[in-house]
Amino acid sequence: MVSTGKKLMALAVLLAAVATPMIATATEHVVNITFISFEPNDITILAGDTVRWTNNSVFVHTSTSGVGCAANGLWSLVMNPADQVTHVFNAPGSYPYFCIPHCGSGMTGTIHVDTPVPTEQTTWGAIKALFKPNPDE
Ligand SMILES: [Cu+2]
Repeated sequence: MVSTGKKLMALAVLLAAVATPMIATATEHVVNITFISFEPNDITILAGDTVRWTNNSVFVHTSTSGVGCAANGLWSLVMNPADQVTHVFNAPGSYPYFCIPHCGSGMTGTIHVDTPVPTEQTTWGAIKALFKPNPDE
């Protein structure tokens, strides 16, 4: 049996969570590099997520932010064969990138970063569940 005091404490904790909307857990997204391409080369993630590039080819590649094969300085990561590199995207927006040695061959990609949706509905569902009739009481 759950006491009323414990229910009120749980409610207070959940209300605190509503006051500061909880953000969904960060996710890691994998972009594979095969031959001279990023696969997939266009992905959409949420702010706070990580992208992990994995070099499955026999060439050295880079993941370098920028457009038109011109680096813009946000990130540039070098991968030898079998290397993996990661970058965390905290700000929403669109981030074009390319591979320095193979940009002229079309080795480019884009990361779209969306704003996470607060989980108020989930939290509200948890609050309501506290007050459902409990057959154990
Ligand atoms: Cu490359």
